[in-house]
Amino acid sequence: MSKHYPLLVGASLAVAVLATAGCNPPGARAAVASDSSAAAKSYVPPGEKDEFYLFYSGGHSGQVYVAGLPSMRHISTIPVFAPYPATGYGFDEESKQMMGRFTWGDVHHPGLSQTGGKYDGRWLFVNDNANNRIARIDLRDFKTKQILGPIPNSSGNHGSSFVTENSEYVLVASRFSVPLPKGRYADPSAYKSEFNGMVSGIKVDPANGTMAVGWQVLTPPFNWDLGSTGKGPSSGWAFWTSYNSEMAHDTLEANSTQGERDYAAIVNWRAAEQAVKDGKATMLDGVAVLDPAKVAGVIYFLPVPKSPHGIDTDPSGRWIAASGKLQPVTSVFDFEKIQKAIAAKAFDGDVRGIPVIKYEAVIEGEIPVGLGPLHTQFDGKGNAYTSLYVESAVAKWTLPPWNAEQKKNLNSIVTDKIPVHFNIGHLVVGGSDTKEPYGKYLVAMNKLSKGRHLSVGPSQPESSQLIDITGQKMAMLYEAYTEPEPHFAQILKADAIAPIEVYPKAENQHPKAAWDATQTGVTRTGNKVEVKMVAIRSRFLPDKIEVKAGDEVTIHVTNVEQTTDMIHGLGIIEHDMNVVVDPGETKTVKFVAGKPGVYPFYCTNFCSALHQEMQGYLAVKP
Ligand code: K7E
Ligand code: CUA
Repeated sequence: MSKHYPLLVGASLAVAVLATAGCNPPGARAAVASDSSAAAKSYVPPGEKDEFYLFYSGGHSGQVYVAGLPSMRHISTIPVFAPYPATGYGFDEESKQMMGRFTWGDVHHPGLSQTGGKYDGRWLFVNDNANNRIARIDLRDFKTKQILGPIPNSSGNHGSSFVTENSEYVLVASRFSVPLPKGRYADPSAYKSEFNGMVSGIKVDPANGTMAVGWQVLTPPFNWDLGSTGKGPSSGWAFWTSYNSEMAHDTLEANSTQGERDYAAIVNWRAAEQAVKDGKATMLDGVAVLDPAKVAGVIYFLPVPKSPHGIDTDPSGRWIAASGKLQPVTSVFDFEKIQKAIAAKAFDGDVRGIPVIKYEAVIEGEIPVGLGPLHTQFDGKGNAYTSLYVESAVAKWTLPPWNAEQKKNLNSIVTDKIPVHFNIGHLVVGGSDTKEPYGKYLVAMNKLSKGRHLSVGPSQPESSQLIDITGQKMAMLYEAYTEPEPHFAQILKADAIAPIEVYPKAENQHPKAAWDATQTGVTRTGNKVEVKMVAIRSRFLPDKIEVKAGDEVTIHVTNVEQTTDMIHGLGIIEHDMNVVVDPGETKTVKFVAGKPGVYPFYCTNFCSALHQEMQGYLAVKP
């Protein structure tokens, strides 16, 4: 969601938007458990550790942030799509190559790898909405290991990153539609006939996590939005909402909000995989693409009210909750009914050969959650939590099956509501997308924080709020300010992983690694100078490098330490160069020696009492 209030909504909603401003004046403190009990519940004393990791997206900062729960303390930043001098990311050759020709990305939805429908603690996948990419972070060392993309035939990788039960795939869908293959020109006024969207299966190598584009399913030019993968009865399926089923190409604010319902996509990814194996795909820009008009059984549409944003599968895999941001209800669908409807062909016609499942045949109930519902999370105890953007609140409600009385009065299944500050987008409950959620905490990721913190001028941070969901009533525990802009997050039990603290020397495969003075050196071939360098407390070997102006200089620097937290950096004065090397790691930097002169280089990471002395000279001769 953008930060803007929807301007063109139904009259009642518009009134509500105005009214809610009064309900939550800046500084409102409703529903805080009590200051001292809330403080105790989120307090992690100095020296003690948190119970959970919180991995949250850094939006257009291009990074992923790591905090602890319940303290909400920021622990680390994992650079992914943008350079980050603090860890030297984007300066060395390896990370530069991975980032390709881009210097930023728009991180939206982190997804943890799973085995058997539970987090396995191996990888974290994140998408880049801006440059159609997806990245894999290894949780062994919290480093970005692969960036895949731009994904062919797909524009705006927003409906991403949804990991299947055994990490067979990360499933992604395009937010924007473009003429295909990419690079072809068509006027946007020919949107309906010339533009297409795409659902993609990104195949994950189970041995090492390496991603590759597996196959794609062509769709009409709807704007695919959030999704989720199935489990249990819905195993092998995936779901996305869309907006703009009107297929408008301009003034979407008005033109894409005409219809009472948009479509969710119900995708049988196992059937798609099989159809590709059976040779039913056509190659387009190097990818096997299925045209659902020709290949039946791969994708269905389901009407969802109105301009939906999120769709979430509950831990049992039977209930699918989708929210229309312009209608104050969350629709709950029964996947068993969806299967029956497909078998019985209970369709309301089709859109471009894609059958439209009858809404009435599969809807279990429309829950009156409140205004501007977006995303839903589950605690594994039969409760669902839906974020209400317009209302600035989280609604708690009871999943089906419902008794006759509850069915008659769906108001009664909304059991609690808590205000958040302000305009919540995503929310996360630990393990909500697995078969066994942790429950316990909910983190609300709010789009606006106006007036909640010391003023820092016009550029305001976002606020993320920690809510206790162990009781009948939700209780506000804590609020933290986070860099723009957390869209979604994942929570992982701290003991589910055991990250390494140094790179074992035996593992270092870098061909130019140097471990002692005898392995270091400077070699010249023509105008190319190659340096093998050791960094150790508290010196560089060699600490004098002589080159000529215009030489192409390559430095391979090995941090030979095998001690936790003994990190060295190599910053070169006036060369826009800083590389940071972890214990046991070798990194390569390349640059052209500048104007003649003597350029000091120094260690940028405070490593010892003699850190300041850890320096040398790059002497550039005329
Ligand atoms: Cu998942 Cu912000 Cu990309 Cu909703 S989006 S709020
Ligand atoms: Cu090495 Cu400071």
